[in-house]
Amino acid sequence: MHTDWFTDARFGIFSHWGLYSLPAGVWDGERMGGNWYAEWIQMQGNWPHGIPLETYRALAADFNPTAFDADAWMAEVKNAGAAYFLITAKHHDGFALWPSRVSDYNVVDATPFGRDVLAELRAACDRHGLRLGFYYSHWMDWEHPGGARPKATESAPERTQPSDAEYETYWTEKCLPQVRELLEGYAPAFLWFDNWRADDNLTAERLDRLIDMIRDVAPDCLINSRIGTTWNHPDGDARVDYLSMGDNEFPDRMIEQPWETSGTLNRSWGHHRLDHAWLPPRTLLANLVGNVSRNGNYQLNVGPTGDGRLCGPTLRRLREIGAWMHINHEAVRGCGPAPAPRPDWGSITAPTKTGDRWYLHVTGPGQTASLTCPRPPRPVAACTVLETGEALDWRTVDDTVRITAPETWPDERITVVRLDLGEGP
Ligand code: FHN
Repeated sequence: MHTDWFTDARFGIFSHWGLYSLPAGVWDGERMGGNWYAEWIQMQGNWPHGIPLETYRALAADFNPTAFDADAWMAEVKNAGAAYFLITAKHHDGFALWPSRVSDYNVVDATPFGRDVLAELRAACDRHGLRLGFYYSHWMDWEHPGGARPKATESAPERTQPSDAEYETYWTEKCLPQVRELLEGYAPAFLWFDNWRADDNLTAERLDRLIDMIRDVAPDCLINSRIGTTWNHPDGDARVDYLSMGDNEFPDRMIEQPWETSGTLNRSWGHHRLDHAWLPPRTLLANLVGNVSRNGNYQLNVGPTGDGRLCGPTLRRLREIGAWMHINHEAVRGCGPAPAPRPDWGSITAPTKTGDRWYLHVTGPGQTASLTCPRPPRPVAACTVLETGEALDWRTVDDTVRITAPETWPDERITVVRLDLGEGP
């Protein structure tokens, strides 16, 4: 299947980076917005039409992130145990991180930085053996007069949405050609679109044009459901390759079609200088393992700073996940749900292509004496704590396996116990 690399990977790093990374949630000394989404700053605050476009656009003159080092970023992504990287090639503000030929509102033509961010990331991903994907805001575009937007423009204050004709201009002059530029110029392994509700202008016919073009130019490039098929296409998600859940939505059920949850490290996607509500690594690890055990991926977002760095709290979390993945990656990569009911002490994963192992993800330090696990379809041949290599005793009792717990669990967040399964029933 052309989605195999994606379902094998299980863990990716997402990144929101653009002009909004400079104000980082604060405008004229005030925190903006009802929510904490720093990348929405253009449409937050009390301005009836958002921050005036010319004022927002002027941020480009200050965009000079000289600390940006694609190799250093990808070294962190790789070290975290992720297999792919995804970045906002263009977010809702309409600003492109590559030298687009159809809009000079881009990092090379409009900023003193003048470097092709996507080309540098492409090369760094290749050097580090990572797949690269692009977020492209195809629906919302707050720079083009024809893009969808949450507030009316000054020129048409009576309506919040562009007319069909204005939208068509946007679609043919900016959206379609820019997506083609991404495909032809940077060979992404996947595209991540970001529509989340029904929209009159995002018609099935326009979606078909976009999807057909992508399939034509890059048949292997994966497409996510937030392209809008869920709400705006009569065929639903049959035309896309994987489902995207809502922001920070972690389903409690198994889903057959490949899927992912994109999640934040704090409350914002873009860097927010006032948001210190960082999630603890134990939560991030639980999100990862929980999704894998339900057949899903986890795309953990980072918001690089306006000068191009990954900030301290971000780095520490990536490195703590990496330390855990260094030991336990085999229980994540290439794994999916085990054919077993969910235990009350955590979850069970198994390699998707072979039936020779189960991985027991034991959450918390609470399992003191023994661990009861559903009986696998094949006999248990060995039982090992991955982190310490300690062999544990076990016995089969009816339809369960009772495992003698180690004296202490080496990782009180999630310790992985591997069951090697032998031949036969
Ligand atoms: O509006 C965007 C938001 O800024 C961010 O990009 C997230 C990521 O999933 N998507 C939209 C909201 O769901």
